[in-house]
Amino acid sequence: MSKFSYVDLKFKPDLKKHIIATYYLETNGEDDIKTSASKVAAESSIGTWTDVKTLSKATFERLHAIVFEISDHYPSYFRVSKTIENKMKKDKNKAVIKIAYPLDLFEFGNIPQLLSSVGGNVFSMKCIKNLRLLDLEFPKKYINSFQGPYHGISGIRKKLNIKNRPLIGSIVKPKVGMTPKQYGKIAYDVWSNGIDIIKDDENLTSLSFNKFEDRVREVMKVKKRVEKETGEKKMYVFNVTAPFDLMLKRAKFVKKHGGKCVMIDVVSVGMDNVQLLRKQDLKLVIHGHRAGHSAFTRNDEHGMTMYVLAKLARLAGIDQFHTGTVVGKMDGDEDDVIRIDEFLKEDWAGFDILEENWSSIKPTMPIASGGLHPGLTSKLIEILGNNVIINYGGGLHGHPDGSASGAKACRQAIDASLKNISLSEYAKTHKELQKALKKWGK
Ligand code: CAP
Ligand code: MG
Repeated sequence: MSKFSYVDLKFKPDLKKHIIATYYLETNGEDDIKTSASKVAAESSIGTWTDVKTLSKATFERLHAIVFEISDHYPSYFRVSKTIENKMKKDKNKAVIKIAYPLDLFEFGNIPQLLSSVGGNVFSMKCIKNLRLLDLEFPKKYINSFQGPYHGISGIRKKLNIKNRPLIGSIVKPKVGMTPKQYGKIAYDVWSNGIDIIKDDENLTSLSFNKFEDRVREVMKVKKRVEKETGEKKMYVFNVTAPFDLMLKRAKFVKKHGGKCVMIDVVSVGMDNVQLLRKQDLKLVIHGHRAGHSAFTRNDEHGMTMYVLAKLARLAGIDQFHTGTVVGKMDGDEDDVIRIDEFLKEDWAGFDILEENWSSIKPTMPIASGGLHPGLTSKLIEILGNNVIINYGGGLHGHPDGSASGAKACRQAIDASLKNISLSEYAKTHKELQKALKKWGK
């Protein structure tokens, strides 16, 4: 037992001076919750498993993390299933705790260091059975040390010249397997029929049958042609996920060929690489794909929330970020997705407020993707609103008459939803939508 306690339930944290972490904690049953919480605060700040002569009282006072709240319910802005909350209320080994970390514990502008502290060793400790990082709140000074998105929502909208409606995207399918020429052909069909953005899939980088540079050349040629023919602005999202030297080389290649956007699989490459690419000041829109996040976000009792990951992505400089659809194929509770999207879209610019203040960081545009088809469009917009990118992959290229008709059907579904006309009504006069609804329902 340490002579120092890291718990002080009378302590009042100060969001100007502390990073505040909220965790769900379940002890292994040997320690009581207070002792476990103290151990988590110690391990994630300055302590270790035993007292050490090298830790002076003065250093302890200045730098130790403080558990200032232990409660039997989640913060009101976190919806969890009643079963989990009831289980927690009945079980003395489970609690939601809040820890205040003095700002001096952190290097400004360094997400990996933050994660090594509040998201590091604590997950491995034998004294806990489960630990889930629910939220991180940052002082303004700390937030200001990050660049955030270069373009943000308004910048993306400006590039595409679209003011209020959802942006419509498509992921080329199959995920991989086609040649750059085939990508060019698909891009033409899809862009020409009402889609704004086309993107690579998360596992397409530079493969033997589809070299990155060849794809860029081919697609950019087509983009020029379509923009001329339609008078509309278009965007292609090139996946640059790779070791950083290659990522940078490819992003520069995109820029040189007139591209506006690159995609990074943020979990695969890590937020440090996102920060590094953002720092290059290439002025490209950075699209964040989150493949792999569920390895640590999906378990309700362990890991960390998508909400925390979204906060980190926005700090690091992601302009547009995958957050879920509620109605599609991927796991994602409605309240969770809404909370994440609301956070990403929130623009504090010009406001000096007392709570967490992100006024120096531009908003990030949420992306709804995964299992979407025209029939889900009205419901999706009803839940997530207009300030979102709606991505159709299989639900566009799987149209019975091919990608061009699929694109038309998706655009018709968006138009109907925005006009408040039911999809089945609109389908009576729009045959592409009619066929899509027949195949996938509504
Ligand atoms: C969607 C997608 C996206 C997922 C990612 C896929 O294709 O391309 O990667 O949406 O999920 O490969 O599944 P479909 P999330 O439209 O064909 O489903 O946005 O939830 O991170
Ligand atoms: Mg994909």
